[in-house]
Amino acid sequence: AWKKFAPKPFQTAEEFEREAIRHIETTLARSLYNCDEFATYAGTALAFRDRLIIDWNTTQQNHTFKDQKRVYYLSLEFLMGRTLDNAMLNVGLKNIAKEGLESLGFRMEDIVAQEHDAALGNGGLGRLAACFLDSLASLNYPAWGYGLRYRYGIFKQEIVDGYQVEVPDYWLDFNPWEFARHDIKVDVQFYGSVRKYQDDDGKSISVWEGGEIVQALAFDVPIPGYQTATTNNLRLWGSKAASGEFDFQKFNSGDYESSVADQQRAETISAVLYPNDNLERGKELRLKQQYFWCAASLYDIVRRFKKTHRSWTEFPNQVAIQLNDTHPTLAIPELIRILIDLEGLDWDQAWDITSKTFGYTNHTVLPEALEKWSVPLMQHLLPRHLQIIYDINLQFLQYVERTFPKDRDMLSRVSVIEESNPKMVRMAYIAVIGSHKVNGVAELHSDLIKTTIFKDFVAIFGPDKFTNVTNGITPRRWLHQANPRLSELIASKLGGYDFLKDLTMLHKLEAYVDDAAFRKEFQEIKYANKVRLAKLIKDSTGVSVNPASLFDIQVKRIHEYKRQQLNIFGCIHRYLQIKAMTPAARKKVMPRVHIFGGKAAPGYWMAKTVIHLINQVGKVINSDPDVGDLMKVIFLEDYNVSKAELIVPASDISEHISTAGTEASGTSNMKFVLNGGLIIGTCDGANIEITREIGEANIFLFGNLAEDVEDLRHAHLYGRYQLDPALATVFDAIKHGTFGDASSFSALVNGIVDHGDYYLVSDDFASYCKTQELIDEGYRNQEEWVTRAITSVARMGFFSSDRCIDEYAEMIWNVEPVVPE
Ligand code: 26V
Repeated sequence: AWKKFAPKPFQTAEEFEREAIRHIETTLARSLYNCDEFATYAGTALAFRDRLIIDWNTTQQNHTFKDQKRVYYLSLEFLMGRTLDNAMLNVGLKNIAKEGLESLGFRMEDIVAQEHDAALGNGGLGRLAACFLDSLASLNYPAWGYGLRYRYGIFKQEIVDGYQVEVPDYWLDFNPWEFARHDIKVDVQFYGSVRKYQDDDGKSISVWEGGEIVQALAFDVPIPGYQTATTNNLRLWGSKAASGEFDFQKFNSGDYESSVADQQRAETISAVLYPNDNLERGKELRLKQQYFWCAASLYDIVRRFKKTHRSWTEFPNQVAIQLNDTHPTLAIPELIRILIDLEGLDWDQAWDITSKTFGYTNHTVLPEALEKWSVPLMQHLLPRHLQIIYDINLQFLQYVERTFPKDRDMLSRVSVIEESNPKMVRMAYIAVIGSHKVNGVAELHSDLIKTTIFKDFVAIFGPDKFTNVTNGITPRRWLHQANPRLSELIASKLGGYDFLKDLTMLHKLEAYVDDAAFRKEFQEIKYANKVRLAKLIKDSTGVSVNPASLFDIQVKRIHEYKRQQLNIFGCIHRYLQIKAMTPAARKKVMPRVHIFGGKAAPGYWMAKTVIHLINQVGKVINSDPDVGDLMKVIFLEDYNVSKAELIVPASDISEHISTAGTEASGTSNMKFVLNGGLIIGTCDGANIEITREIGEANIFLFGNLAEDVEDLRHAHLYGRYQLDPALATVFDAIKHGTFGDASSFSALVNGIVDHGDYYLVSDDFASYCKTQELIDEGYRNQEEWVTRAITSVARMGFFSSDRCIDEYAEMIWNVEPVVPE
């Protein structure tokens, strides 16, 4: 038992039923006579919500009273998935609810599945933010998340004739987990101009005037910790026209339509999540989203600080703000604007406070993802911020000039303003200059940013400003919720569920690696999880797959650097080999199900071509009688968090095969291994640290190293390039129309054959195929395979997001937990 602030509103299954029914009949005004699964979900959610609210209020009061330093995690994305199961786990009354639901005639899985995913994110970056919130609350850190309340999350993906079709994700029909704070509104200004004047003391004052005002409304989401009363807050901002309703002047003059149009224009700011990940497109609305959210969040943070503090020098001792990528970089000039223009501090004080407050996490080195905004756009939308950015740049460049007087090139390289046409503001540079710590998300990545994109800044600021915090995942969702049987098996050996709070305890499982009963149960669980996935595959694609086959899974955003094309070319290669075999040889093939899932950005044509190819290949192979169960190729549509919870526990092998040096970390690699799957991967991102933890014998690594990528690319461009012969054969099959109209795939093939093979698909192909054969061999020896899988699970403790958050707290934020008394 652990400390809870709230008295339990229900203790028994009967009391739970009473509470759920009360909500169904009163809050929802529904009759019990037509109480369907959805109403039952709603009643259950509301019953548990009551429980959370008390702990939430008490936590916030307690944090205000203790007045310790708080962390603010600014992220444009929080990929939360479903909440009910997590709420039940954290409140700790799930079994009672299960019993109650059964007596009402429902199964828990069906009720939990009624909930719509909260999909306010694209992929790894957004899901990391969600795991961090879970760990911050579970470790009792006083922390808030700040984000946008998108009306439409990441689009739903449908596959029609093998092509991706995007459908809007309107998710707010019924969302019991948010609370509109009608009393918390912030006016956010856009456009207008800056007037400068001298006050009586001759001090220069800037006033930002005119333009338009949009109102930010707060929506709060409780974030409960595991086995603790701490319930933190996630505040999401929604946009509304400043008048709150419509322009009465226009209305009274009969211009009703345009008064409503103003309203709608304001609401557009928080309407939709941008679905590009790792691709920056410089759209004005995206910049408006960023400023709207930064301005509202900073106003809120400053207001909270001012309630209890008078001296601004205290600000960095009370407030740590973490920038999740460069998306919230405008918070830096915004804080300076507040301190100088509104609070009357001078530049040096304002700069000192600001740079001590912020930390910046970089999540990518891909050049096309680095944010740049055109100076004319910034001048138009945020005239005062552009001035401040120029001031930051001036001070910074003067410092650089003093420190490196002989290096003229340095100044143009590190300038915040790129001297292009039009001029561009480099957001990552502002984030680096305005923060006291910059971190990458895995060791290799943190090293790479120091030698590539931020090399000059290491020379300027010294190496200590740059650090590494390797990503992690929450074991509550990614082990206990996704794989309850495995969690139970582990608990039975470790004497309870404490490992969910200290994942390093998993190492004790190594003592059971030779325990026959444990091994058998471990294998049975994997098989049952594969049966569960096979059912999802059957229901969503109509294809039957044999759960006894090796399940090979690659689920993540579709992107050239992640190389789903390498995987599907590998599938074609395997298919051609099977076709060429005698019936006797085919008997020796290890049956495999190749499972793909993931969304392509709507405008990313090459990624969409890859999805099309996977579906076309699946269509041919899955109905080829020569192949039968030896091979299936599946594309699962609409990959999201709740599907990941089903898919991840069912892998034998998962693929993490990015071109070395391109995937900053990856986090699904951690999820798969923690659930007893092995991985095939390149020496990239966190794969390297996973290897170090679990041992080289337990992972299938292949491919070129990051340090060789540049030379290989260079060689391609100068013609020293030989297409891999096996890959050439794959391309011939595609060109002959084996998988439908060859012209559909010509750009994909030509990118490799004629246009430099930027992602080194051909260079890594032989090594990839060879490693796949090793996997077939390895899987044949089930005893050895299980040993590897169990050993790996036992050694995954390092990858808990709890470890990761403790590192941030100590190395970057300097915050302490507030333990409920
Ligand atoms: C960039 C952009 C550019 C503008 C349009 C919208 C948008 C949305 C997201 C991003 C972020 C790209 C960076 C990113 O997602 N990085 C991923 O971060 C994961 C968590 O650290 C890490 O595991 C992945 O390797 C990394 O790709």
